[in-house]
Amino acid sequence: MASKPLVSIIMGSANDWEIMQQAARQLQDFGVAFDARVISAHRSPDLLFDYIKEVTAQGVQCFIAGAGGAAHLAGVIAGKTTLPVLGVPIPSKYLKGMDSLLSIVQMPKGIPVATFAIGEAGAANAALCAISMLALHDDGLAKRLTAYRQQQADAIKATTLPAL
Ligand code: RP5
Repeated sequence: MASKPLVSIIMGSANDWEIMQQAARQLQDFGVAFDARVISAHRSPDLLFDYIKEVTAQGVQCFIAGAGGAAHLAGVIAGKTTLPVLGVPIPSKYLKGMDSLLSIVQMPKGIPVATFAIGEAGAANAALCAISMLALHDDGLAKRLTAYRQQQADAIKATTLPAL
């Protein structure tokens, strides 16, 4: 993406992209510049620390971290930055993402990670939350977010149930 990223999306494995692309698409739809990378907290910790430093210097405003299993990625990022960290639990093979959810949500007091739903909804909502934060200082983005919410309200209002 040409303009400097405001949001950094990090995932522990390329296998997480199927889920995490929902976050990327949501940001793209709102015209928010982002960077998306595969960086593992345990397979490439040095790269992770260097990358956090690099994108923070470029002006990134928050991190979205998706990981599965012993999903410590979001917590490790939160330990290296005071920027908001939004964690997305990736569905895992054996425990269906419950392991990822508990790993991300159970941060000890002092180093917060905002944790979202397991899977696609969590990835999209993490992006929408990032958009809400950016919209605090961006009127155009705030208007687009309000319009997006209105579309959902209109869709509900127009919904009819099939006859019995
Ligand atoms: C985590 O381990 C990744 O976030 C991924 O969800 C999980 C499994 O990784 P792969 O073995 O599929 O690369 O680090």
